[in-house]
Amino acid sequence: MTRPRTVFAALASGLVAAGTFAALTPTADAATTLGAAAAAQGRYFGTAVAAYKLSDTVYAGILDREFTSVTPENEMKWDATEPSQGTFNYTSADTIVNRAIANGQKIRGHALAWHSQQPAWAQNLSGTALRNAMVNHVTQVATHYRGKIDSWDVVNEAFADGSTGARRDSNLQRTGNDWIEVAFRTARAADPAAKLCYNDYNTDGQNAKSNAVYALVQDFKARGVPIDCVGFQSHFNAASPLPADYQANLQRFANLGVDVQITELDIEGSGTAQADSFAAVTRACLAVTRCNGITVWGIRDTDSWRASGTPLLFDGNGNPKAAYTAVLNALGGTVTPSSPPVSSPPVTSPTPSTSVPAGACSATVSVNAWTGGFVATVKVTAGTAAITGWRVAATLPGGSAVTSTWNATAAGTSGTVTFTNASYNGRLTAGGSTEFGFQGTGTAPGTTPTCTPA
Ligand code: 9MR
Repeated sequence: MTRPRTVFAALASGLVAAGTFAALTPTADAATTLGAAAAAQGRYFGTAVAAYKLSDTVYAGILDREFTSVTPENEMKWDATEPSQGTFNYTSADTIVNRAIANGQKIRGHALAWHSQQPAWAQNLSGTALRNAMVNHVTQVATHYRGKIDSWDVVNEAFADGSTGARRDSNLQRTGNDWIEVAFRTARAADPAAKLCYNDYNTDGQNAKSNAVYALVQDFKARGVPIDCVGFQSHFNAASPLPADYQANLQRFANLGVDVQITELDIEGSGTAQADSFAAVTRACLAVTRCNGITVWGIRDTDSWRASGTPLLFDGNGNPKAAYTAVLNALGGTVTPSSPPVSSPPVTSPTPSTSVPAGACSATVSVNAWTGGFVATVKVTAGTAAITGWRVAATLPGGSAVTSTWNATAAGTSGTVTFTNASYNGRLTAGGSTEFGFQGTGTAPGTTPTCTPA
């Protein structure tokens, strides 16, 4: 996803006379977000998203700033989408999907057929009744989202752990060994454009389980059963660390003629060790031509299903961790724009001439800074269409904080702060603009802010 951005000026430590403004220039520097850096490498960078968190402005601000793909964490699962047989509920999943489309983010569908998170009625079925219910479920859900999904996890976690290489026992498996290929053929018929993936965990290195998945893909390819990709969940911790042959394992699957995707990445730990593992995963994906992208399984540590392991890229306050910087750098991006956006004495740059697409908005910033504090004035401009509201997300350097805001409402005071329009300045005509401002202690944001129509 590309979105016009303007660089937030971070002023040098020198004293600047009040009333003067440093301006901000759009640069062609290295990307400063995960999504932009991954895009420069021809890949997406995604996250699992929970619908109920989208009203959290810190969460939504990071989501829209950093990520170019989303995976509904639970909202597309069988229990969520077909709570009683034949009655489908897409409310929560649609919220995520429609929002992602509006923001130009790809969508990974997760998951059509899985032994877990089945509604009670399905858990109680077996044999032909269950098989038919599965086929209907795959058809209905894939048809509902036809044309909107980049990649579907058609079948999730169908192999057993351990050394047997056997299928996992489940009610679906007991309907017959062909249940997986039936699910894939059904999904292809319902949404021919989506990539169809098999997704699993503990398959990240070469082992009995990944060998079994490998054999399945080989067999599907040989017999013409539709399969386009394999998802490697990549949930790592001390007991199950990043395998040394991770890249080689991705590559051997790619060599079968399928894409590979890192679908649920999280790595328990902290500091340099955690950052190094995240960077290694990122490098592995970049080294495999058919690795389409990386999805982390949540945004902040506190959003994780394994929150106590602090396994993600942002801390509970939404501040980027060392692991974030490591991933961004591995993608070829930098946290701070490489050409200094600082000028002293300040100069005013021309308004960026980049055209802003319909439905979009952009933000330009002037900063007045002094030792220990700053005032930022933000001009919000609508694109070629009118908008009815806006949000601007800005990330402050560590130790800096927003102390007051005018003509907008701030969510949070440090880390990523999201500013939402006031009741009177949300509506902008096409090309129209408004200003808001905030004062803070420390130094002004040094990273790129984003404007999102709301
Ligand atoms: O993160 C998901 C968590 O909120 C759910 O409670 C859990 C229930 O099964 O599923 C988690 O997501 C799983 C994903 O769907 C499949 N791979 C393993 C993930 C972590 O358990």
